[in-house]
Amino acid sequence: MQRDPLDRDQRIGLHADMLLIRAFEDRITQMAHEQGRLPGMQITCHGQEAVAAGVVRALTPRDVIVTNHRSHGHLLARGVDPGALLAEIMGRQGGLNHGKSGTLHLADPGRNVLMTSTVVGAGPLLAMGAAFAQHYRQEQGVTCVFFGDGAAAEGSVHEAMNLAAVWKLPVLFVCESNCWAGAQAHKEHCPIGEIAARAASYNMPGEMTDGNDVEGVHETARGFLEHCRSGKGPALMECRTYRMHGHGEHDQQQYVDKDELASWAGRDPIVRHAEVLRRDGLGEFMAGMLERADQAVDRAVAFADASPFPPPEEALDHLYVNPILREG
Ligand SMILES: Cc1ncc(C[n+]2csc(CCOP(=O)(O)OP(=O)(O)O)c2C)c(N)n1
Ligand SMILES: [Mg+2]
Repeated sequence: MQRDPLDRDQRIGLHADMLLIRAFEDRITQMAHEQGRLPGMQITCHGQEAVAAGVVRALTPRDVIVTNHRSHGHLLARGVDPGALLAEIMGRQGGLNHGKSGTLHLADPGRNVLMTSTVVGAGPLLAMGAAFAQHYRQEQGVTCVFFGDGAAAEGSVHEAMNLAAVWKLPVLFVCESNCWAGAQAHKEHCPIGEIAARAASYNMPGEMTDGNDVEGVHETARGFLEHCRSGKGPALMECRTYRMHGHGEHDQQQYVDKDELASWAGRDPIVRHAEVLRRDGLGEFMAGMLERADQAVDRAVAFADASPFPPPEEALDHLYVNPILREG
């Protein structure tokens, strides 16, 4: 189907999202190395910003997102306030989930970000519930589930794809194929190389895209979302990209070939897109964008730092839905 080309504002918007994600996570990296500044493990999507921006900007507000441990980019592209996100990562009361989720269980029901599952491969199966509800209620929404190339080797992902195809559920499976699963290289756990090729075995459309080309990712996502929305069932989109940092900020990547890393650094999605925008005469619209992203992160840090930890008497609040109150 012929789609309208992206207009200037959409293209600049994609760029702004990537800049905000990078600025936010650069700060996470910095803070993660300051003693006692951030609790727990910090997992960033450095190098993968085009996937988050390109896919999430193609969704409508009623579409549901199920994300995984590498979720900051998905949430920021969805419009989550960076201050609320950082405060949550820091376990503060002003956080997105009142300081109860931390970085690994983020959710924003108001924006249809259903949940973060950090059980590798669980997200696609959990997305079946959301997609079945959309289908059953005859809503127009699609469920978009992000998972890694390592997760694709889990049996649960096979079950989810099979069920989604059999029931023709509106699911966009987005595999962020970032060449690593922890310290294990893609080729060590994926005999077929292209995960998208597996779509054929579920009789659903699938495609491998350049995950560092934000406009290409966006276009592919738009096409697949039209497919899912039109009642034809699920689709699988594999975005080939690279995890530029270690699995988490604690991981110094000693196992990564330095030439490989340098070669992917030369395909940085933000640098590439800036060149494309300049080439197309949109350079003037990029003025000040970097500074604005940094300022947004400065404000986020100030907000999160000023937010207190939740008081002990609230320890059990916000953890479960109260079915009685809900019915009321
Ligand atoms: C069922 C399960 N097994 C192992 C882990 C530990 N673990 C967390 S992330 C990860 C690697 C996942 O790789 P991939 O799916 O490619 O996602 P990426 O980290 O590359 O984004 C592993 C093994 C886990 N959280 N859950
Ligand atoms: Mg991976």
